[in-house]
Amino acid sequence: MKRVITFGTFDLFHYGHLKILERAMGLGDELYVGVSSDALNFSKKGRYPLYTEFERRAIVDSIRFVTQTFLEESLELKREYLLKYEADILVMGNDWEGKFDEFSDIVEVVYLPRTPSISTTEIIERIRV
Ligand code: C2G
Repeated sequence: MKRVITFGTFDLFHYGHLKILERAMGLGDELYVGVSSDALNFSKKGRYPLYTEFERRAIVDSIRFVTQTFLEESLELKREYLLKYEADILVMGNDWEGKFDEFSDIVEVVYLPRTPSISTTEIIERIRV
């Protein structure tokens, strides 16, 4: 039984988000997803996501192959989350390539290629014009 874990904001949930969750699940038997909190986003990017943490989590929770979600409250707590949820594999998109290699002592760290030509930022810009 292999447990996969991944993290993300998943604001304006889109096809790229779906695909990374699907591919992450394909690497194991269970998928745990840390959804970043509104406060974490504010501290990281200086703005709040368009959807609240409650809404973003509810969407990810409703995906058939997601086993469980939890709130990611700080980037510094990654090791604690990996241990708490007994993860075997940490999956991130390759925009994070190399950033989580320090955890390879406790999990297998896998970076998957992002789905091209789609992002929350691009969607916001497309709607704006
Ligand atoms: N993603 C993807 N393809 C896209 C867009 C996003 O594969 N076209 C992936 C990202 O690489 C990431 C996941 O979808 O692995 C979630 O993306 P974001 O919501 O942008 O998450 P982010 O703000 O990077 O939060 O602890 C880390 C953070 O919580 C990650």
